[in-house]
Amino acid sequence: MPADIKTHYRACNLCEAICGLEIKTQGQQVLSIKGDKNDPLSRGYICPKGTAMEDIYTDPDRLRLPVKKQGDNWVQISWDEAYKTVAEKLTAVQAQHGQDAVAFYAGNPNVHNYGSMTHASVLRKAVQSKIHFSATSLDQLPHHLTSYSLYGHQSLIPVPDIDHTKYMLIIGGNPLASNGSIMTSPDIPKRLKAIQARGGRFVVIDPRRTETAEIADQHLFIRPGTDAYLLMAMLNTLFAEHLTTTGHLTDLLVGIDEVRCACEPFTPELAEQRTGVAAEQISQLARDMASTDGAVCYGRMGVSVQVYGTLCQWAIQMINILTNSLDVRGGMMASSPAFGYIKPGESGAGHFAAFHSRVSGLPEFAGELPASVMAEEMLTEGEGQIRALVTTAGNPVLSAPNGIQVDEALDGLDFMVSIDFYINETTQHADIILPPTSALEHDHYDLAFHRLAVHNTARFNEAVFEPAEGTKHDWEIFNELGLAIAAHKGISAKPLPSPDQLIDLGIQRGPYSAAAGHELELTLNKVKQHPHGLDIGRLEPSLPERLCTDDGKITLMAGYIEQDIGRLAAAEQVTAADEMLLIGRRHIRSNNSWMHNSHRLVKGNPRWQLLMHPDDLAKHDLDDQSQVRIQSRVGAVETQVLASDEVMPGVVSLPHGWGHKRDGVNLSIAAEQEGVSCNDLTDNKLVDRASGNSALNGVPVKIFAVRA
Ligand SMILES: Nc1nc2c(c(=O)[nH]1)N[C@H]1C(S)=C(S)[C@@H](COP(=O)(O)OP(=O)(O)OC[C@H]3O[C@@H](n4cnc5c(=O)[nH]c(N)nc54)[C@H](O)[C@@H]3O)O[C@H]1N2
Ligand SMILES: Nc1nc2c(c(=O)[nH]1)N[C@H]1C(S)=C(S)[C@@H](COP(=O)(O)OP(=O)(O)OC[C@H]3O[C@@H](n4cnc5c(=O)[nH]c(N)nc54)[C@H](O)[C@@H]3O)O[C@H]1N2
Ligand code: SF4
Ligand SMILES: [Mo]
Repeated sequence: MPADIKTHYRACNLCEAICGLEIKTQGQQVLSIKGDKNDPLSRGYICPKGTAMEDIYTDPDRLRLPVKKQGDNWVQISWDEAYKTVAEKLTAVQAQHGQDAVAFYAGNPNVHNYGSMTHASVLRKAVQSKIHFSATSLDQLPHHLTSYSLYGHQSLIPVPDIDHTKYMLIIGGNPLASNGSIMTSPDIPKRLKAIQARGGRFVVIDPRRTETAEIADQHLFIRPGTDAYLLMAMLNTLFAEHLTTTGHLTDLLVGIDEVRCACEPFTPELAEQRTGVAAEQISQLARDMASTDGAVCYGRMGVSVQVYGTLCQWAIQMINILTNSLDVRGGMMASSPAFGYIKPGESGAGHFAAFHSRVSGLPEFAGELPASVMAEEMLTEGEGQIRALVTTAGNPVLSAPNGIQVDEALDGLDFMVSIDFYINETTQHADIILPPTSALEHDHYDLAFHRLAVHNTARFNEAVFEPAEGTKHDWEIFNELGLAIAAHKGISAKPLPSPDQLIDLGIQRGPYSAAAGHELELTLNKVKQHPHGLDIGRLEPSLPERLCTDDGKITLMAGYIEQDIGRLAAAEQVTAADEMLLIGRRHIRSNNSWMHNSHRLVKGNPRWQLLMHPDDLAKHDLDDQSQVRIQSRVGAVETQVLASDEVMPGVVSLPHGWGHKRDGVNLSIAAEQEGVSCNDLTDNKLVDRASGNSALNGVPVKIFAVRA
């Protein structure tokens, strides 16, 4: 091997699987990216996006230095000028319209970037607005709210013990495409097959016969948005057939009788009518959960991001609790990370409904309002109207419901600044863009996803490349912009030390530290000695010790759940005869809205089309591969339809994150791709009423032929 060829180890931070990568470089060039066989969590697994880390690094469209908008052009400016302008403009908006006239939108990659996690607070403190939005409320908010009310902390979220389970019920998740979510579980194909190899089974409930469903022992089609009936009917069966067992949690549980009463009306027969799943099969799912030692019920996007998202997540917890599947081997357990270990007294537990949004009155959670109300808060005039926006690593024009309205709202702002390295559908509305370094140019420790991992590890990796000259990391931008704004306002502010120092402090206070009396006496330096990742062991039961509730108990029922159960009981099947229900779709070579500028990922068969069952095509007098118009309450788009019996009749599937062919977007490869934005159809008024989370799945639409 020539002397200048170097081998680096780095965890991939594109998705929740946090796979270890082995990266060979020569000078500034990537020679190869492979899975790191010695990573104790990912064990050599890699997906096609991992190799595309190179494309982000080399992408000529990626911004390296700040730019400001001048007419229709972008001109490069210095960091100092950029910070100064942002400080002046945001302060001026606040002076004229009040503190809360400036809002924040934080996108998904923030949680994959430890410097953003640790340092965003410096900027937020300087801006002093209470109006925050994020991708959380397009995604996993129901999980946080459920953990907050049952276990006392929004981040004490139990995950499937997939490596030991004997029966896994997957509802509304497609880990073969997503690589697992709220379940950091790299190498998912092998982990699922291992369930079968040890004599276990896994079952998928999904309106589409997904990649995961294909390899499952059983797949049941379900009508989108109706899962709450199925889950409540499973609980009904558990009580009716006296199958509940609660093991070591028995003395902690408050209100089992209330749960029993609440699910009484939801018989398997009612659930069959609503869901399309046979009553007997629903009862059998409950029996299988109850009779298997080490069973787990797990639900993701399909059941979180729909109208009963919170009720579904609550019912899933109930099923696990009442079949003795919570906090047991093979069931659901909380991870025990080296950093960010949740135990009583830990900060950030959350709060709910401390205030409500101005226009629609939706509740805050943990200081954030639902993203679905962001545009209306900008467009609706009056006291408290949002006039300026800071986006960090987010693309709400493509990712939030009613994207056309978001687009219009951003266009009307007095000022917008984006911390992002692409000029895309959202950031094109900014006045100034502050680009951070790309992933391979900064060090990395995964803050969010070790906390949700199915096996406990810790991994720190140095940057692969020196950052390009004059560039800044996300955390440096947060520090410096925060300070510039504070200085302009004349308030005091302190920069935070680099993220690795903060992580070290956290690890030294964590469960594997000398302070905790642990034999590992873990520090960041010790973690660094294991560039492939340090194995700290399998998941272990940890309740009641880690329960964060005030009374140390698990109170099963909550007011907002009771209300939602009432809503479910009263709901009628409302879809009109000519309506179909729209669901999303993820693909292993795509990542939300922002990885379509990589040729290696977008090449091959296009994957942005609408899928529709052949029977529905015939009913609509449509041909396979013809052009169709999809119409929802909020908008219409035209795209190509593909015949597919993967989707059940009555359902159509369109992936989100496409629709880059528009003026102002500076993504040369992405902008060549066909496809429309699914969120030009999703409805900002369709929300999970309990939490305010968006309902991006199960959106009523009508389909029409487009005649040439
Ligand atoms: N219809 C429908 N809509 C959905 C979903 C769905 O299933 N269906 N899924 C929802 C879900 S789960 C999510 S998480 C959201 C995602 O929603 P968003 O987070 O709003 O959107 P992303 O597409 O992830 O856009 C990420 C942005 O971050 C930038 N970026 C990437 N890395 C970095 C970095 O290191 N630093 C900075 N500063 N910027 C970076 C990219 O350039 C891009 O602009 O979409 C939601 N929208
Ligand atoms: N390749 C790739 N990986 C990703 C991402 C990506 O964009 N691409 N995004 C990442 C992000 S941000 C997230 S949050 C995770 C998401 O991870 P997952 O939740 O595993 O991913 P999805 O593919 O959205 O799975 C949702 C499933 O729910 C089904 N579904 C839709 N509506 C319903 C319903 O009403 N009921 C039921 N039971 N099922 C329904 C859909 O058909 C789909 O199969 O993936 C992450 N990983
Ligand atoms: S599954 Fe792919 S995108 Fe996700 S962490 Fe692993 S290599 Fe990266
Ligand atoms: Mo997500």
